[in-house]
Amino acid sequence: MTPLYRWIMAVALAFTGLSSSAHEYQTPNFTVIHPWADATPAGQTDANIYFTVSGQTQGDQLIRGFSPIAERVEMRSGPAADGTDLKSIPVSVNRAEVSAPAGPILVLRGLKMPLQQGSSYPMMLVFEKAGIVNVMISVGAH
Ligand SMILES: [Cu+2]
Repeated sequence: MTPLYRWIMAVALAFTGLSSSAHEYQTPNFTVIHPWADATPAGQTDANIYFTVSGQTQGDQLIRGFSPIAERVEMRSGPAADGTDLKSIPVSVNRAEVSAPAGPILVLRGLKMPLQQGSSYPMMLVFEKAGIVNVMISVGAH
């Protein structure tokens, strides 16, 4: 077990049990609501991440994502298999959904471990105006 993997598992376990209620992250311009994913079977290396926002005071855009549990985070126009790459995902004043099952969507590529039901995993979201928002991805609760 690598130190990184051990650290990730410690964080995941620390947040287990908190995932049943919606969790939120305040930014100056909006609130990020309940980032979540489905559990993944062993061997699956992609996972879609979903979240919404509320209280937008101005438009913004998601320009990058990072997570220690994946090789990279991609932005796609639709679900992993049939979307096309995006340079950013808009945060609109009038639309709560940012990354949604119908797209656009955030995709973890090169998962380093299966996402387990009831656990949470760290991810960093980078918005053009709101800056860096560290969130936990809640698995299975939505
Ligand atoms: Cu939540």
